[in-house]
Amino acid sequence: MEKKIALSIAGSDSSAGAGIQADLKSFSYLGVHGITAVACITAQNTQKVKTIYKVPIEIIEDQLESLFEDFSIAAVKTGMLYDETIAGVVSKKLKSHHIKPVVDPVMVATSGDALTDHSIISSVKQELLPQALMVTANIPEACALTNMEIIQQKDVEKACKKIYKLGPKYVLLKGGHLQDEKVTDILYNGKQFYPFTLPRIPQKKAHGSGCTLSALITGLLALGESPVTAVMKAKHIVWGMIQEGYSPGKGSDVLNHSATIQIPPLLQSNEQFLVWLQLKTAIDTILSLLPSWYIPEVGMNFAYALPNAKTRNDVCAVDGRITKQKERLSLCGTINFGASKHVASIILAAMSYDVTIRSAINIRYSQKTVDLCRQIGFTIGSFDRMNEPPDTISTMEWGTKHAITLLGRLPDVIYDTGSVGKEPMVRILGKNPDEILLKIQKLVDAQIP
Ligand code: PXL
Repeated sequence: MEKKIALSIAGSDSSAGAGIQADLKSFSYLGVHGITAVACITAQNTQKVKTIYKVPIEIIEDQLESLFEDFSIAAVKTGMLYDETIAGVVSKKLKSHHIKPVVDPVMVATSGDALTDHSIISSVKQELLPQALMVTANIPEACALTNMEIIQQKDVEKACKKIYKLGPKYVLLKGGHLQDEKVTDILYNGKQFYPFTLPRIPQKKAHGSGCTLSALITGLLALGESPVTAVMKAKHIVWGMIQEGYSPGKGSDVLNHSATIQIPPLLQSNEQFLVWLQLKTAIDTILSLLPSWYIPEVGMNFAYALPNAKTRNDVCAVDGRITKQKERLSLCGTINFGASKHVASIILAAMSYDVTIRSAINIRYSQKTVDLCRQIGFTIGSFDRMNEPPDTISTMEWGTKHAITLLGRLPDVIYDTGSVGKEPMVRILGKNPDEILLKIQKLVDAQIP
């Protein structure tokens, strides 16, 4: 097996949320082999940085020489280099090997602790950035590099141009520190601005997000992605990692670098993103809310359509199924547009009567469940597969429309009792995933004697 190789020249974070440790986890997430040259060692936990030790210059040089002698390195990033001496030596070594790194100009930790001696700024500007492929700066770092205040969007563009003049081929200016509801990062290549906007994840101070983003960009470049695509993909992955972050100590959250996190699908419109996010949040809830008894033999799917959805590709669902594993619910697969055939057909059929009914879920059939639904006051429709015309293309489309026609309106629940080789099924319909959750909650509550 061959793996691409990415090098991180950065600081060690003993809490393993940021620094070299985050870089290695990010490379690993992408299936890239990460190698490292440790430039400094921090003693820190999730609450504060206690001490910073500089690694002696000769040892940094030795690490780099050892690596350059042996590996064919596809991409390099620099992180915390601490002072001008280290930044200067690293710049020289990279230059002598004609390497254009991704530079994360680390200056301050998420905790607010300084991670540099101030001398580093001029060294980064004069030695590292002139040979960088990309610099990934947050607002305070961009202010330090440009000596300007960055308060509004027009300042961001001005700062990008100023930093670009220092020499990097690409400037990524991260907007997280501006107090907007959405976070926009801007990538600038000297000609064009590429904005990348994602919703802000509320109340999360995610330690290591800067390191992880620049490491993912580096890893994706190692895999052969263009800088623009690498930034776009890295942004989505980091967003998922922050969203599913956790708190390993008493202080800040860290990112979840696990391979099983759900990341938003690429190239989506804002509307697609919101549909994906609402569905993902509801699926997280249903995994803990629903007793495993409700999972059908064939598994469960939960879907949510874009407004005015026309085809399956406009419907977001689980690419795979929600299944039962040892009496616990488990999400097998990713959440994506175009992922469902059955539940998407039900929604599209329902939307042809009422465009506001955009979400559905299938649960296990039992007469008791149907009775409970009736007791709760849900409207109930049903179809019998025996009545399905032989030339039917989609049973779900036909069944849904048939049930609606028989009832004379759109019900909360549509069931069928199956046939040979076809599992009976109950489907719950609603305007959105939250409405479906409310209906499921009523059903679960009604079950308790
Ligand atoms: O997130 C910036 C950063 C980079 N490198 C190291 C760190 C931190 C933040 O704490 O500790 C080693």
